[in-house]
Amino acid sequence: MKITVLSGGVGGARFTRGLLALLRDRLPDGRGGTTAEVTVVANTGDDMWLHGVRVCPDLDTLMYTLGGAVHEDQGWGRRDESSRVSADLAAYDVGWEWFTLGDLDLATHLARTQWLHEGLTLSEATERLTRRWDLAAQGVRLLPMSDQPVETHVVVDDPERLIHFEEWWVRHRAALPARRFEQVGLATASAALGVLDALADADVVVLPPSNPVVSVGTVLAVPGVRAALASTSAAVVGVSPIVGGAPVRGMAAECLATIGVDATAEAVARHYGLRGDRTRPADAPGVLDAWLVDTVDADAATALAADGWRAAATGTLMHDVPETARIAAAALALVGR
Ligand code: FO1
Repeated sequence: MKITVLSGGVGGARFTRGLLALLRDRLPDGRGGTTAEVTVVANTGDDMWLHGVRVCPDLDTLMYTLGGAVHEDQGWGRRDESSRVSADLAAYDVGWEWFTLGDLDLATHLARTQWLHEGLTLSEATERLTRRWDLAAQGVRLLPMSDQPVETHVVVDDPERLIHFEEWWVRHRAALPARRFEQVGLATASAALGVLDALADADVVVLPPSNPVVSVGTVLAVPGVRAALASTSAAVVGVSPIVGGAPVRGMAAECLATIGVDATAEAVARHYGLRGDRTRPADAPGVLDAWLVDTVDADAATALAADGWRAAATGTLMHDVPETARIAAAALALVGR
């Protein structure tokens, strides 16, 4: 069975970890893994150059989470981390004092940067990094959405200026009203090798509960991705990142407000769009067949079902891996898998 997941950081990483637990149980390979093939296409819009190294927050959150090395409470970064280098950089007044690069995390960025300088693509550097974390043995292939650099920037006021998404997200906690998002480099970026095939050849494509604007939304905006989703023979199912009118974590509500979409489970589904919906503009075809919402949003499932969606409500809070495996099973069941 081939499953492709379009993911941002924490929410998508936790969902994918649960999905893999489900697949190991349902489709065991006899060696503790699964015969299923999972391709995770990661958002790279949060990426940045910092201290001369390339930082890829969502790729790293996925790699650490699936590799069992993530700082569980934070959801990003390494467990047992220290920040001696970051503290000493601050002594030189170098870097962003509100953004801490951990010492172990730095090893990832140094290895990636060395390989990029040697001429490897981001995809190739990512494949090398994931070898250490045994992702292939788990049946997982981690791909950046593009090998060309894309950076999400935010237009803010007083004075009007462009700041990197991470500054808006980490320094300002999205409290600065964002006029709009500028995804620098996106228009000329092409999907990384394997991404479009992973959408065309999948049995199921999942849009996990990552940020629908700056994470999944960015992946969908890579030229060719939306069209590939609209035409794939795979079943496409999404899990709402909004529960009861608010994101479970992060600041998706502020991001949705910036693009004029209500922070509700129903509005996000309609923003992604139903596949085959002829009322949608040709350049933004619907990408979903089905939408899974939390039990508190059961009315959203009813409203969507009345419009031809396959929709259902279940508990969607990813408390632990077994619970997340159950949520993943509910998502697959919604599309008959
Ligand atoms: N998030 C924070 O809130 N504070 C940090 O200092 C921080 C550092 C950091 C370093 C590397 C990295 O890959 C991620 C980091 N993050 C930090 C998380 C990051 O903002 C998020 O992972 C995503 O960019 C948003 O989903």
